[in-house]
Amino acid sequence: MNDLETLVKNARADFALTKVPAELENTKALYLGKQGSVTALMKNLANLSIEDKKSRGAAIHEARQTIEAALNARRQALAEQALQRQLQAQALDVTLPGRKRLTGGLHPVSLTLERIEAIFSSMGFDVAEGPEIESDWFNFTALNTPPDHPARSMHDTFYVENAGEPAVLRTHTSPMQIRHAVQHVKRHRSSAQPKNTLYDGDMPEIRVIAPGRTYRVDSDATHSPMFHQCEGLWVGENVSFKDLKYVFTDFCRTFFESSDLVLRFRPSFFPFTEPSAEIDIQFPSGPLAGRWLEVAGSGQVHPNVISNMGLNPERYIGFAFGMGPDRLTMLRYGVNDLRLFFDGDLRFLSQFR
Ligand code: 2NL
Repeated sequence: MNDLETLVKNARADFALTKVPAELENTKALYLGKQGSVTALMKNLANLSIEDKKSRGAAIHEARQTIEAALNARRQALAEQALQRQLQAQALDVTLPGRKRLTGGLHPVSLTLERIEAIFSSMGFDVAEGPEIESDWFNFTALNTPPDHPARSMHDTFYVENAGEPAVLRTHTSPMQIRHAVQHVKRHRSSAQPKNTLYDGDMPEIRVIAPGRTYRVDSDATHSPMFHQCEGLWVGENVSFKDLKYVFTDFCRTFFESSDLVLRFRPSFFPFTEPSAEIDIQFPSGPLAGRWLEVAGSGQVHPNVISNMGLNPERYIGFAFGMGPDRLTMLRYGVNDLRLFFDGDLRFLSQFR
């Protein structure tokens, strides 16, 4: 093997050892650069005869071309390798399962409120929503609650100021029903009737429920200072306790999807109704079967409360009830701690999506 063949062989071997383009370009300089081996060989030509210059020059030129071809081949190989590495690093595994986007959902108590609203709407009830900061009149006085009633104590009710006026955080949603009834009477009052008297002319019936947030000074495993309430009111000329029993039985059976659920009306007392009854339900089967569970308070609307709606209690009568959607939600889903509803823990809440 002559010196040129050895040179070409070494160049090929050195090129093959390079791993990245920059390394290859450095190695190229050792052969083809200004200080490189091939350039040095050309400089040596000066010492040869004309004949030898021609043949030696041609041989060096050929070696140089072979080295350049080897260099280009290696350049391409390294570029190809780099491309393959990049493709591999950026590869997509199309067989991987997709990433799920979390979906939101309604709070379990909101689901209950929507359910209650749908059922009573189907029975012809309006849905009335209104202020959570109430006047003493709408929250207590209009509802026949005497000044010395324990519910009016600072220990039971949050007293606040509203635009400089004394006010309360509503302790039930009945004040909204009074507001609704007063508006209803104003709207339908015929001009034939003298103003500033209790109305006893004709009027469509008042049928309304009032769902929403309510507040009491109370906090333990079964009481939260903010809780939900839904009240119902039906006032007309011939609305009696039997209508209350029918409406509430139908509601409970629809709400709990249990057509043989039984109800019990147990005598009780509320300032705003007379007579009054607690409503208990009993499931015929399932985990709660056989136990009486209290779900609502109810009664015939007190004549003083009918008067405070602007109606003559000699003509208009009706019934009202109040229930706790938080408790209804616990019974429907088997939740045993009220505080779970207000902690905002997604492990709990996501079960209702
Ligand atoms: C309970 C008791 C009750 C009412 C609420 C009511 C509303 C008006 C007039 C008369 Cl506008 N009464 N509401 C009546 C009886 C009981 O709720 O234990 N609720 C959870």
